[in-house]
Amino acid sequence: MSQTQEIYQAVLEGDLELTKEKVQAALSSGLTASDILQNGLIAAMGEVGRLFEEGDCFVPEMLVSARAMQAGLEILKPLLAQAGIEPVGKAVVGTVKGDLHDIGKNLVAMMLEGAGFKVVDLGVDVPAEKFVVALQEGADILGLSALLTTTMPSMENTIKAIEAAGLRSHVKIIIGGAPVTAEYARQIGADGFASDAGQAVTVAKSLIGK
Ligand code: B1M
Repeated sequence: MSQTQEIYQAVLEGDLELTKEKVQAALSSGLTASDILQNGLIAAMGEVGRLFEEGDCFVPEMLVSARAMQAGLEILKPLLAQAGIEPVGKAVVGTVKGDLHDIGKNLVAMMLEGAGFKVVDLGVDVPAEKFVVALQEGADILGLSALLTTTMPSMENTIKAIEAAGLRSHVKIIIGGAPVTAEYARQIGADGFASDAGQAVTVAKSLIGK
């Protein structure tokens, strides 16, 4: 098994310590950060996303894989910055105002990061104005999460605030969360809906033509 395959396997199995060990070993033996990222970490998270969509892996497995991937990514980040590797795109994510649920949103952020996006995570209970300020810095994707039927209207308010700030045409907006539907996304003028974190990556990439 090659070293990138070993990293791929460690992430797939959600083994955080083994992932870190294998990433360090691969760097020591001269593999580039880019090779490790693309063929080890990102490839593994792509497979996790595929397994999840097909019902062959579940949220707990996906979380442990995402954490292993993030641990590997932390080792590579300074090297990737030095090498000047361009991210696939920039994504701002957050759970909308009034809503404190963040497990699904964190999963979406990790999967986007695993797919090569630079991710700015604004956290939970994020007011519309804070999303607007973040988008003024420029972003390709905005990901809004809501877990409560009572906070879904905060998604619409956020989109309206982005329109009012003149930023709507500069960003593609994806929404998701347990009570959210594709129909609701259309209704409030979002560009896309994803029912899970793997799908969020697929939708984000397709919206920016990647
Ligand atoms: Co809350 N809660 N909760 N809760 N909670 C739910 C959502 C609820 C369905 C439970 C229930 O009653 N059966 C219910 C909502 C009912 C409704 O509105 N329809 C509920 C309620 C009522 C509440 C409180 C109001 C309870 C109270 O205080 N009376 C309160 C609200 C607090 C607030 O937000 N203001 C509350 C509080 C909490 C905790 C703090 C205790 C905790 C959150 C901890 C945390 O997130 N750090 C909590 C939890 C854990 C849950 C349940 C049990 C689990 C949610 C979760 O993390 N799921 C939940 C019941 C349930 O969903 N079965 C429930 C795992 C996670 C991976 O899935 O978040 O769906 P999920 O994310 C998925 C997809 O939805 C999607 O991808 C993810 C991965 O596949 N996705 C996106 C999510 N965001 C996306 C964004 C995208 C794309 C996809 O694009 C950007």
